Amino acid sequence: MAIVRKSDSLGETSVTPEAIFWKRREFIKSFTGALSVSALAPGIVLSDNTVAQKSSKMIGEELRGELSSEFVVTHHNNFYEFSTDKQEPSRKARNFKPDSNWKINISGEVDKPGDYTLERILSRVNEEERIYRLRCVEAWSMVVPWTGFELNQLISLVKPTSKAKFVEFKTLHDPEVFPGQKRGAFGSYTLPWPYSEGLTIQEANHPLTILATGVYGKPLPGQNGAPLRLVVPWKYGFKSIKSIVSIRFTQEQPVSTWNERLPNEYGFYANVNPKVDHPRWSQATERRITDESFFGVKRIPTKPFNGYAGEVAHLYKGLDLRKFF
Ligand SMILES: Nc1nc2c(c(=O)[nH]1)N[C@H]1C(S)=C(S)[C@@H](COP(=O)(O)O)O[C@H]1N2
Ligand SMILES: [Mo]
Repeated sequence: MAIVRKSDSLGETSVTPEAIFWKRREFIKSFTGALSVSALAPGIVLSDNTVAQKSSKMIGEELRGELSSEFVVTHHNNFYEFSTDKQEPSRKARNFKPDSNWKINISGEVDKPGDYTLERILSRVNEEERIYRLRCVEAWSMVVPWTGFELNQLISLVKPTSKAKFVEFKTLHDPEVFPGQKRGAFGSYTLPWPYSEGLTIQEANHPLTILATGVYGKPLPGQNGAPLRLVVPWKYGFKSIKSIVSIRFTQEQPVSTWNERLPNEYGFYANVNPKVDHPRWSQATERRITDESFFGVKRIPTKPFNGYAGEVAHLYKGLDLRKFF
């Protein structure tokens, strides 16, 4: 379980076993009164603030009854670096097991650029569980219990300058790790590697935007984007870029892979929108995948902003969502 605790020695971190993580969650859930940090399981670092804030209600708790099974979340994936098939990434990612020495390069319009190990980042942020809907642009969806932290926590650590208007993310580019990046892997169809994505700085700072390190209380499996992937629940799944090695703060709107490849089909914003159809299919409904039967599933109406309109619609006030799809 990728919940990091600080030990007494400077900068040293270790990972809390899964059982302690769940105990902590139970504990936080049942917490009502005042509490000192020392009352938590040994080594768990949460500020009093965090405890108070998270004790009220876990974000996404109301979706618990709709959770997709752990098996489908980890065996029905889109990860073209491994394969364009949905089931193959789970097999091909078996040997992809990055550890906490994974480096993320932070660059661009930022006061504290550099190579940050994941370990270093995790020692400075608060991880929590969040249950989110995940809506793929292909019109299937799941409900996923992520472990992660708000991207805004990392942003405030690295201190973007006032010129930072966008954030660009890139996936690891290494054909030895990702067979899909080998020349000719897709025949004549190619994607411009590395996979890239971008958000406005407002979207990146929104409290629903997280960097996920785990799913179902376990470290992210390779196929889900180990060891660190973006999750932006109100946008189509392709925005939620996996296995991130670079985060760059920019003045200009960054290139995003699917927008670059097929600009008429995939926009930069990619907000889930039942009223704006994909040129080749309707976005009004979605196939909700809950268990191994994969396609023997319910078709349900798609919600504006994937059900998060109350939290995020204000970000797009005055924007023509048909034009900026
Ligand atoms: N690097 C990278 N990130 C990616 C993709 C990909 O092919 N490569 N696929 C995207 C798409 S289309 C979706 S729907 C989600 C799927 O995430 P999941 O496999 O964890 O459900 O990952 C997104 N992130
Ligand atoms: Mo997707």
